[in-house]
Amino acid sequence: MHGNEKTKKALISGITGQDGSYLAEFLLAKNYEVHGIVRRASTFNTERIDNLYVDSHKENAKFFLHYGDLSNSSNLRHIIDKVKPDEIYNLGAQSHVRVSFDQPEYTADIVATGTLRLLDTLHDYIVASNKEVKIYQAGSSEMFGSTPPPQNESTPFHPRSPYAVSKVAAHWYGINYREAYDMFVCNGILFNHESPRRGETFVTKKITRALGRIKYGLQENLYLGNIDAKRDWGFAGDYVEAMWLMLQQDKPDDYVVATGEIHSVKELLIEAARICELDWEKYVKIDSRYYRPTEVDALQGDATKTKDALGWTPKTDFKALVKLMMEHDLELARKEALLKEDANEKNK
Ligand code: NAP
Ligand code: G4F
Repeated sequence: MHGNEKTKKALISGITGQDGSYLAEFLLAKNYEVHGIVRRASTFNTERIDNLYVDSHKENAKFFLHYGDLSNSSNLRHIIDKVKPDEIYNLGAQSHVRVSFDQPEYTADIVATGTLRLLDTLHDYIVASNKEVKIYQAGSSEMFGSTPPPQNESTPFHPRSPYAVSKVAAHWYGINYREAYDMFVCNGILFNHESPRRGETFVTKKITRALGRIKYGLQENLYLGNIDAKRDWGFAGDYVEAMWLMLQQDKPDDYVVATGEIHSVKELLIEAARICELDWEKYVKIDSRYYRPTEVDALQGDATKTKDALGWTPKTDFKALVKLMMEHDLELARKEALLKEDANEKNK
C-alpha cells in the first residue's frame, strides 16, 4: 500500500463461521481493518477467529467485533454508522439445508429478510453519508436445486429447500437494490466449499471427523443419508479470494465460484477411508433421518465467467481437499485418544 492510501474497512456478518474466519484472515493480510458481527451466545462461539484477536485498546489493533444479529435492523444501522465500512460481506446465515426444513420460518427471516434488512439499512446509510459502500452477498449453488448440471450464471434457479428459496430471495433483493438505487451489490453463487474448519454436521466434515475417530477406536459407526448425491467441492480458503475480487471490479455483477469437478458423497467416503486405511463398508450405516424431503441430486459449477473476468481459479482439487481435511481430523482424533488414555490412567 502507498503511504497516502487510507486503510480500507471491511464489515463481515457471519465472521465466526467457516468462511468468515478465512475471509477475515485474508483481509487482514491485505492490511484491511476488519470488523465482524457476532451473536451473543451463552458459550464462546469465536473459536475460529480467536487467533486473530488483538486487544482493541492497542494502537495497532485492526480486528474488532460487534454484537449484532441479522434479525435486528436498528442494531445493523448502529454498527454501520459506527464502523463506516468501505466493503460489507454478508455471510451470516442459518446455513444448514436439512435444518431449514425443521426451521423454515427462522431460516427465511435470517437468510432472506436478514439480507433485505442489511441492504435497506445500507441504502439509508449511503443516502445519509454520500459514501460508496460495496456489498457482497453470499449466494449458493443450492439455488440451482433440481436444474441439471453444469450450472452457470445464466442457469435458471429451481430451489429445493427453505434455505435455497431464501437464498434465491436474497439474490434477487441484491439485484433489485443494484438496479433501483445503483448500489454496488455483488452476488457470489458459491458451490460447496469445505475445510478443516467446516461445521461438524456438513457431510464432508462429518465423514472425516467420524473416520478419524473410528481409526482411533473412539467411535463405532458413521450414520449417513443419501450417499449418491453429487457435489462440486472446493476449499473455503480459495473461495474467499473470489468474494474479495468481486468487490474490486469497476462494476458490480454476479459470479459462479466452483471447481468444475463433480463427485458423489460415496466417492468422498471412499477417498477419505483410503487415506486412513479403513474399510468404510464395515462402519457406515444409512439412516433415513438424514434424508431431505426434497434433495438436490447434482451440482457442478461452470466458473468460466469468474475465471475470465476476475482471473480467479481454485488452487485445491477434490483429492487435495479430502487429504487436507482427513489428515487434520486424524490428528485431532489422535490427540483425543491420548487425552482419554491419560484420563483413564489417572482414574485407575
Ligand atoms: P457457517 O459456518 O454456518 O457460518 C454462518 C455464520 O452466520 C456464523 O458466523 C453464524 O454465527 C452466523 N449467523 C447465523 N445466524 C445469524 C444471525 N441471525 N445473525 C447474524 N449472524 C448469524 O457458514 P459458512 O459455510 O461459513 O457460509 C458462509 C455463508 O455462505 C452463508 O451465508 C452460507 O449460507 C453461504 N454459503 C456457504 C457455502 C459453503 O459451502 N460453505 C456455499 C454457498 C453459500 P454463529 O457462529 O453464532 O452460529
Ligand atoms: O454437506 P451438506 O449438508 O451440504 P449441502 O446441503 O450441499 O449445503 C451446503 O452447501 C451449499 C452450497 O451448495 C450451501 F449453500 C449450504 O449452506 C451448505 O454449506 O450435504 C451435501 C450432500 C447432500 O446431498 C446431503 O443429502 O450430502 C448428503 N448427505 C448424505 N448424508 C448428508 C448426509 N448431508 C449431511 N449434512 N449429513 C449427512 O449425514
